[in-house]
Amino acid sequence: MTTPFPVPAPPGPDTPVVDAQPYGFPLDLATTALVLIDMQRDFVEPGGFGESLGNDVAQLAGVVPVLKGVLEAARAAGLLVVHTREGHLPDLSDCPPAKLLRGKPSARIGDPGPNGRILVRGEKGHDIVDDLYPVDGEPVVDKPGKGAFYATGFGDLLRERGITRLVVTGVTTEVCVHTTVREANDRGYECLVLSDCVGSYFPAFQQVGLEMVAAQGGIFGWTAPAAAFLAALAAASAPALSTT
Ligand code: TIU
Repeated sequence: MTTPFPVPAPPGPDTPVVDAQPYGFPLDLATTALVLIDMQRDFVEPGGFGESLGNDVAQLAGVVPVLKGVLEAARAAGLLVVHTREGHLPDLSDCPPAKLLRGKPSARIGDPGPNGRILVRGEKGHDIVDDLYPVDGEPVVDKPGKGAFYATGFGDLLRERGITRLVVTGVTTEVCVHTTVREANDRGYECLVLSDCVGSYFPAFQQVGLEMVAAQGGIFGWTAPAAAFLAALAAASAPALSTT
Protein backbone atom coordinates (compact mmCIF):
# COMPACT_ATOMS: atom_id res chain seq x y z
CA MET A 1 0.00 0.00 0.00
CA THR A 2 1.34 3.43 -0.86
CA THR A 3 0.99 6.21 1.66
CA PRO A 4 0.33 9.85 0.84
CA PHE A 5 2.60 10.81 3.72
CA PRO A 6 6.37 11.17 3.91
CA VAL A 7 7.80 8.16 5.69
CA PRO A 8 10.73 9.12 7.92
CA ALA A 9 13.27 6.33 7.69
CA PRO A 10 13.94 4.60 11.00
CA PRO A 11 17.33 5.75 12.27
CA GLY A 12 20.16 3.34 11.61
CA PRO A 13 22.70 2.43 14.32
CA ASP A 14 25.09 5.11 13.03
CA THR A 15 22.56 7.93 12.59
CA PRO A 16 23.56 10.82 14.87
CA VAL A 17 20.86 11.90 17.29
CA VAL A 18 20.17 15.48 18.38
CA ASP A 19 19.83 15.76 22.15
CA ALA A 20 16.29 17.15 22.09
CA GLN A 21 13.02 17.39 23.98
CA PRO A 22 11.08 15.19 24.55
CA TYR A 23 13.69 12.67 23.31
CA GLY A 24 16.41 12.30 20.69
CA PHE A 25 15.80 13.49 17.12
CA PRO A 26 17.64 11.43 14.46
CA LEU A 27 19.61 13.50 11.98
CA ASP A 28 19.76 11.96 8.51
CA LEU A 29 21.30 14.50 6.16
CA ALA A 30 19.72 13.15 2.96
CA THR A 31 16.13 13.41 4.16
CA THR A 32 16.28 16.50 6.40
CA ALA A 33 15.94 20.18 5.47
CA LEU A 34 16.80 23.31 7.41
CA VAL A 35 13.91 25.77 7.12
CA LEU A 36 14.30 29.48 7.86
CA ILE A 37 10.89 31.06 8.39
CA ASP A 38 10.39 34.71 7.44
CA MET A 39 13.80 36.15 8.45
CA GLN A 40 12.74 39.34 6.68
CA ARG A 41 13.43 42.98 7.44
CA ASP A 42 9.67 43.38 7.82
CA PHE A 43 9.84 41.38 11.07
CA VAL A 44 13.30 41.96 12.49
CA GLU A 45 14.01 45.61 11.63
CA PRO A 46 12.29 48.86 12.62
CA GLY A 47 9.73 50.36 10.24
CA GLY A 48 8.28 47.08 8.99
CA PHE A 49 5.20 44.93 9.49
CA GLY A 50 6.20 43.65 12.93
CA GLU A 51 6.74 47.11 14.32
CA SER A 52 3.53 48.41 12.70
CA LEU A 53 1.64 45.92 14.86
CA GLY A 54 3.06 47.55 17.98
CA ASN A 55 5.93 45.12 18.58
CA ASP A 56 9.45 45.76 19.87
CA VAL A 57 11.57 44.27 17.06
CA ALA A 58 14.66 44.30 19.30
CA GLN A 59 13.21 41.16 20.90
CA LEU A 60 14.21 39.22 17.76
CA ALA A 61 17.76 40.52 17.36
CA GLY A 62 19.40 37.64 19.22
CA VAL A 63 18.14 35.08 16.73
CA VAL A 64 20.20 36.30 13.76
CA PRO A 65 23.77 35.51 14.91
CA VAL A 66 22.88 32.06 16.29
CA LEU A 67 20.90 31.18 13.18
CA LYS A 68 23.77 32.43 10.99
CA GLY A 69 26.05 29.84 12.59
CA VAL A 70 23.49 27.09 12.03
CA LEU A 71 22.92 28.17 8.42
CA GLU A 72 26.63 28.12 7.62
CA ALA A 73 27.08 24.69 9.24
CA ALA A 74 24.07 23.30 7.38
CA ARG A 75 25.42 24.59 4.06
CA ALA A 76 28.82 23.08 4.76
CA ALA A 77 27.18 19.73 5.56
CA GLY A 78 25.20 19.78 2.29
CA LEU A 79 21.80 19.94 4.00
CA LEU A 80 18.92 21.29 1.92
CA VAL A 81 18.18 24.85 3.08
CA VAL A 82 14.76 26.40 2.39
CA HIS A 83 13.81 30.01 3.13
CA THR A 84 10.29 31.39 3.42
CA ARG A 85 8.97 34.93 3.17
CA GLU A 86 5.53 36.16 4.23
CA GLY A 87 4.12 38.80 1.90
CA HIS A 88 1.69 39.82 -0.77
CA LEU A 89 1.45 40.69 -4.43
CA PRO A 90 1.71 44.43 -5.18
CA ASP A 91 -2.05 44.59 -5.93
CA LEU A 92 -2.76 42.77 -2.63
CA SER A 93 -5.07 40.36 -4.49
CA ASP A 94 -3.69 37.50 -2.38
CA CYS A 95 -4.29 39.31 0.93
CA PRO A 96 -7.61 38.46 2.55
CA PRO A 97 -9.53 41.55 3.74
CA ALA A 98 -9.63 39.91 7.17
CA LYS A 99 -5.82 40.19 7.32
CA LEU A 100 -5.57 43.61 5.68
CA LEU A 101 -8.14 45.26 7.93
CA ARG A 102 -7.36 43.50 11.22
CA GLY A 103 -6.67 45.63 14.29
CA LYS A 104 -5.38 49.18 14.52
CA PRO A 105 -1.79 49.01 13.21
CA SER A 106 0.26 52.17 12.78
CA ALA A 107 0.55 51.24 9.08
CA ARG A 108 -1.27 48.60 7.05
CA ILE A 109 0.00 46.01 4.57
CA GLY A 110 0.78 47.85 1.34
CA ASP A 111 1.36 51.22 3.03
CA PRO A 112 4.71 52.95 2.41
CA GLY A 113 7.45 52.51 5.00
CA PRO A 114 11.18 53.22 5.26
CA ASN A 115 11.95 49.94 3.43
CA GLY A 116 9.18 50.25 0.84
CA ARG A 117 5.59 49.05 0.97
CA ILE A 118 4.89 46.98 4.04
CA LEU A 119 4.85 43.20 3.53
CA VAL A 120 4.75 43.50 -0.27
CA ARG A 121 6.83 41.21 -2.49
CA GLY A 122 9.70 42.89 -4.26
CA GLU A 123 10.14 45.59 -1.61
CA LYS A 124 13.32 45.87 0.45
CA GLY A 125 11.44 45.27 3.70
CA HIS A 126 9.99 42.02 2.39
CA ASP A 127 13.39 40.54 1.66
CA ILE A 128 15.61 38.44 3.89
CA VAL A 129 18.20 40.12 6.12
CA ASP A 130 21.73 40.28 4.73
CA ASP A 131 23.28 37.91 7.30
CA LEU A 132 20.93 35.08 6.33
CA TYR A 133 20.51 35.82 2.64
CA PRO A 134 19.86 32.79 0.41
CA VAL A 135 22.66 31.58 -1.83
CA ASP A 136 22.18 30.19 -5.33
CA GLY A 137 20.20 26.96 -5.32
CA GLU A 138 18.40 27.53 -2.02
CA PRO A 139 14.64 27.58 -2.60
CA VAL A 140 12.74 30.64 -1.38
CA VAL A 141 9.05 30.01 -0.72
CA ASP A 142 6.82 33.08 -0.88
CA LYS A 143 3.71 32.60 1.21
CA PRO A 144 0.63 34.78 1.74
CA GLY A 145 -0.23 33.24 5.09
CA LYS A 146 1.43 32.27 8.34
CA GLY A 147 2.01 28.63 7.40
CA ALA A 148 4.59 27.65 4.76
CA PHE A 149 2.29 25.02 3.19
CA TYR A 150 -0.80 27.16 2.58
CA ALA A 151 -1.05 28.36 -1.07
CA THR A 152 2.62 27.59 -1.85
CA GLY A 153 4.75 24.94 -3.54
CA PHE A 154 6.50 24.05 -0.27
CA GLY A 155 4.94 20.57 0.05
CA ASP A 156 5.78 19.64 -3.55
CA LEU A 157 9.32 20.94 -3.13
CA LEU A 158 9.89 18.72 -0.08
CA ARG A 159 8.26 15.68 -1.70
CA GLU A 160 10.35 16.01 -4.86
CA ARG A 161 13.52 16.03 -2.79
CA GLY A 162 12.55 13.12 -0.52
CA ILE A 163 12.54 15.28 2.62
CA THR A 164 10.75 13.79 5.64
CA ARG A 165 12.19 15.80 8.56
CA LEU A 166 12.41 19.56 9.04
CA VAL A 167 14.72 21.54 11.31
CA VAL A 168 12.70 24.70 11.82
CA THR A 169 14.01 28.17 12.65
CA GLY A 170 12.89 31.77 12.18
CA VAL A 171 10.24 34.18 13.37
CA THR A 172 7.95 34.41 15.10
CA THR A 173 7.83 31.41 17.37
CA GLU A 174 4.12 31.36 18.15
CA VAL A 175 2.91 32.68 14.79
CA CYS A 176 4.60 31.56 11.55
CA VAL A 177 6.92 28.99 13.14
CA HIS A 178 4.07 27.35 15.04
CA THR A 179 1.66 27.46 12.10
CA THR A 180 4.26 25.88 9.83
CA VAL A 181 5.19 23.19 12.36
CA ARG A 182 1.52 22.36 12.91
CA GLU A 183 0.89 22.18 9.15
CA ALA A 184 3.98 20.02 8.69
CA ASN A 185 3.04 17.72 11.57
CA ASP A 186 -0.42 17.06 10.12
CA ARG A 187 1.20 16.28 6.76
CA GLY A 188 3.48 13.65 8.31
CA TYR A 189 6.77 15.54 8.67
CA GLU A 190 8.87 15.31 11.80
CA CYS A 191 9.92 18.76 12.98
CA LEU A 192 12.75 19.84 15.26
CA VAL A 193 12.44 23.48 16.39
CA LEU A 194 15.76 25.10 17.36
CA SER A 195 14.92 27.00 20.53
CA ASP A 196 17.53 29.78 20.20
CA CYS A 197 17.01 30.13 16.44
CA VAL A 198 13.35 31.09 16.77
CA GLY A 199 12.16 34.37 18.25
CA SER A 200 9.02 36.02 19.58
CA TYR A 201 8.14 39.62 20.41
CA PHE A 202 6.79 38.18 23.69
CA PRO A 203 9.20 36.37 26.05
CA ALA A 204 6.34 34.45 27.64
CA PHE A 205 5.12 33.21 24.25
CA GLN A 206 8.66 32.17 23.35
CA GLN A 207 8.80 29.94 26.40
CA VAL A 208 5.34 28.40 26.19
CA GLY A 209 5.47 28.23 22.40
CA LEU A 210 8.47 25.95 22.65
CA GLU A 211 6.97 23.94 25.50
CA MET A 212 3.80 23.39 23.46
CA VAL A 213 5.76 21.77 20.62
CA ALA A 214 7.46 19.11 22.73
CA ALA A 215 4.79 18.50 25.41
CA GLN A 216 2.65 15.36 25.44
CA GLY A 217 5.45 13.19 24.06
CA GLY A 218 6.16 15.62 21.21
CA ILE A 219 2.59 16.49 20.16
CA PHE A 220 3.88 18.76 17.36
CA GLY A 221 7.56 17.83 17.33
CA TRP A 222 10.88 18.26 19.09
CA THR A 223 12.89 21.19 20.48
CA ALA A 224 16.63 21.59 21.03
CA PRO A 225 19.16 24.42 21.28
CA ALA A 226 21.38 25.16 18.26
CA ALA A 227 24.41 23.68 20.03
CA ALA A 228 22.76 20.26 20.25
CA PHE A 229 21.88 20.36 16.56
CA LEU A 230 25.40 21.46 15.61
CA ALA A 231 26.94 18.61 17.63
CA ALA A 232 24.83 16.02 15.80
CA LEU A 233 25.50 17.74 12.47
CA ALA A 234 29.25 17.51 13.06
CA ALA A 235 28.89 13.81 13.82
CA ALA A 236 26.72 13.28 10.72
CA SER A 237 29.25 15.06 8.51
CA ALA A 238 32.33 13.30 9.88
CA PRO A 239 33.67 10.47 7.72
CA ALA A 240 32.67 7.10 9.15
CA LEU A 241 35.38 5.62 11.35
CA SER A 242 36.90 2.52 9.89
CA THR A 243 37.06 -0.48 12.22
CA THR A 244 39.51 -2.43 10.07
N1 TIU B 1 3.07 39.16 14.05
C1 TIU B 1 3.84 38.09 14.22
O1 TIU B 1 4.26 37.74 15.32
N2 TIU B 1 4.21 37.32 13.14
C2 TIU B 1 3.73 37.45 11.86
O2 TIU B 1 2.86 38.24 11.55
N3 TIU B 1 4.33 36.66 10.90
C3 TIU B 1 5.32 35.72 11.17
O3 TIU B 1 5.44 35.20 12.25
N4 TIU B 1 6.21 35.50 10.21
